[in-house]
Amino acid sequence: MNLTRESFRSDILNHLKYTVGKDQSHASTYDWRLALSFALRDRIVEPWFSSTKDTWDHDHKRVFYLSMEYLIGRILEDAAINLGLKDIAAAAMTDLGQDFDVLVHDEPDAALGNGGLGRLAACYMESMATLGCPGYGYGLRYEHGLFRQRFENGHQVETPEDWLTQRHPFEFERPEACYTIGFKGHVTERDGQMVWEPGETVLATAYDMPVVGWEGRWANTLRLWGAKPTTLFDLERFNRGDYTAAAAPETLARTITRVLYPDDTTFQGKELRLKQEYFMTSAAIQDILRRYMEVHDDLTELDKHVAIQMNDTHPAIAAPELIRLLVDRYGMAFSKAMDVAQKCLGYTNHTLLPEALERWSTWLMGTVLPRHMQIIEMIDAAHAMANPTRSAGVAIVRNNEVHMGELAFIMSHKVNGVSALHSELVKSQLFSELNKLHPGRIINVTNGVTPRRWLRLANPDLARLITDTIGAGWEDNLDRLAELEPHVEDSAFRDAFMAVKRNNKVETSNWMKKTCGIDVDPDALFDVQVKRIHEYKRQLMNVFETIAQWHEIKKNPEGDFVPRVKIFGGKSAPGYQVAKEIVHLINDVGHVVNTDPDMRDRLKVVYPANYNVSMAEQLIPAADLSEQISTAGKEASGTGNMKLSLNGALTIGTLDGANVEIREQVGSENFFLFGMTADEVLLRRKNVNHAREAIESSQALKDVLQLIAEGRFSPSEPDRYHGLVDRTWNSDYFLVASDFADYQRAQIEVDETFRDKDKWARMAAINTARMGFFSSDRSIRGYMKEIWGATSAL
Ligand code: F58
Repeated sequence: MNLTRESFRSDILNHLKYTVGKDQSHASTYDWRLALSFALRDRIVEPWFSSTKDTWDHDHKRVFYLSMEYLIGRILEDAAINLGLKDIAAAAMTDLGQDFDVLVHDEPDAALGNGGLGRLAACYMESMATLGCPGYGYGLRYEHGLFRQRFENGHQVETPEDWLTQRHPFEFERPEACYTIGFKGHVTERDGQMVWEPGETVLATAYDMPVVGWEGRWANTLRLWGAKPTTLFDLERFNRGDYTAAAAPETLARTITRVLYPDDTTFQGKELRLKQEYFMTSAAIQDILRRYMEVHDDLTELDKHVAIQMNDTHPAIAAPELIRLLVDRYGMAFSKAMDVAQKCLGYTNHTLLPEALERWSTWLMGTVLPRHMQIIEMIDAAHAMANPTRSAGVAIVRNNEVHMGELAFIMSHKVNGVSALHSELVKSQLFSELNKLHPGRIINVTNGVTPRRWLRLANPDLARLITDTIGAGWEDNLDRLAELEPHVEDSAFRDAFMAVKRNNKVETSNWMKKTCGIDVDPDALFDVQVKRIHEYKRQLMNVFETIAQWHEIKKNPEGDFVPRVKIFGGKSAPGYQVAKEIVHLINDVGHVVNTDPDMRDRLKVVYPANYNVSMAEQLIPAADLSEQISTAGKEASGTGNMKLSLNGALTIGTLDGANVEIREQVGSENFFLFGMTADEVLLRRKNVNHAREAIESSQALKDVLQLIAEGRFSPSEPDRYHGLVDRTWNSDYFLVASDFADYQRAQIEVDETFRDKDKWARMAAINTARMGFFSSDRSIRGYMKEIWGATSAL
């Protein structure tokens, strides 16, 4: 890319003047950031156009990734790095009297997702672009992404997030790409054809974001749909002064893309959520068919050119929608349409939690999408007919509900889990009968993370050390990290590795002081648990251990303890009371611990509010210890576990999700394992007294529960946690008590290892060196080969 600091500087100035409309003397940080973003965007347009042209010219098979969530984070720096322009951009800004880092941090996170599932979609988009996999992401352009979290007296308080109140410099509005989406109404038969006359319609219009891969070799499109009213506002009513009624179509449209649903605890059928899912999916399928028909005419060949991936069941209505369009619009026979759809579709499952699996009442589905309800029943009947041995338990429609998991499974040619263990459990537990009927359909593609964002961008010093040690080019060939391994024997390398870690810890200590007002010792062990707050992720067990440690220090104030900073980050779903109580407890314990003079620097609790992608980029490079402590069998994969280990944190974890494979890769001697296996968990629950027995046999845990029950962390309201303590004694479904003693044992091992600085340094460096497998490039290659039948255009 022939670009100099001088020419880039003049690009920025041009944008400041002509696109932002500001002169230099009046420009704010925001104005400068926009000007810089536009100048960078210009550089993406070239690879973007050439990629699009290449795809058309060669008629490459295209992959369409359908997801209700994309947890993108900030875009500016990521784009600059992938274009190889970060240094030039920073220098140009310096010339202009601006600090590049300040501009980078001025950008709000695009938080169009809840957690791992949404972040995975963002990593996968980036890897598809890096690998030159011709692809499109489809999603929704939520006006408000995930809520912003604040703490008030330790309680989580949610406020709307408003990333779109500012200009979004990386999107292109495409008013010409526009589709009508129908809801409700009725279906009639005309000349043997079924005709759906919707009762409500909304327009989907496209907003495109280019996604540029490593070194700008390829760029794909993330197309987010916004909603517009189909009828302009009612002028007649407006003139009569009936302003509210006049604006009704607009209100209806706006509600559809207003908010991201933040509920990942239990499935709750909500009409608006179903409408959102259908809105996104129908717009995507119509767009896919429009593209196809521009150059092809035989829709029976669709699967040769098109692969559609459903990110969980949220877009599973894609199957009946595609069939509907093939049959009702293009006149294909139903059975052929079903066959074509199934060859195009793939389904990724991200959860085994039965309460999180989507089900819609047949009444709601029949009301909102009457034609789709008919088609779903036809799919179900066709599947039953083709599989006469199938039991009623795997019907899509049963107990007056439409089961989206079964629909997605039956209508996909491949179903994948997200880690080796999870995929086995999908086979043996979730879809055991369907797996027997369709052997080979369930496969595994272990998740991955993009090393461009999660190492190069988030941890620039470590990235530099790696490049200095093994040479350039590991960013898109992460297996090369293995070349670090011989250097781990070299004490100079280990020192350099740990110096990077220490710098990151110093920097993060300063950040914590600024954001939370807490002083921490950068030489303490930074113990990090960052993820959504959920019972199965067992932040509660971590808090219990924190209390036990506090208690130990209280009992022996002169003892020799390894100093620790317990760092938590994460949001609870707004309606998930039990998780909110855990948030409150973390804050309450933090308050007591951090103000206790006996602790000195030996224990601190830091819980910065509003964990998001940018905060992850701050915390992960500074972590010594990664907490991956879910009840075995519950965490489908985890991806934070990968980011932390890649950045040289050691894992304390259970044999759950991708932890199993991380441990295989880094070696059992470089991983702090504890806890029951998934099989042992099932057995343990059969003992109705599991919690009570575990508590009775651990004095430490008994003390912890006693301290909480006495109100030691909630003196103004001593009975605040009686419910929590009671549930731990008497139900404890996620087996916090049963795993506690072994967790404590592993934590002691962590402390002992941390005392031996050299041993720790070796283990940390080996973690980084052996994490190459977890690049999302490897995952995407797996999808391309095993599911999509797609090849790289590069
Ligand atoms: C996550 N799921 C899994 N769901 O929990 C995690 O183990 C896995 O690594 C990750 O997917 C990627 O495969 C997840 O994040 C959600 O946030 C949903 C949002 C919408 C409602 C249902 C859950």
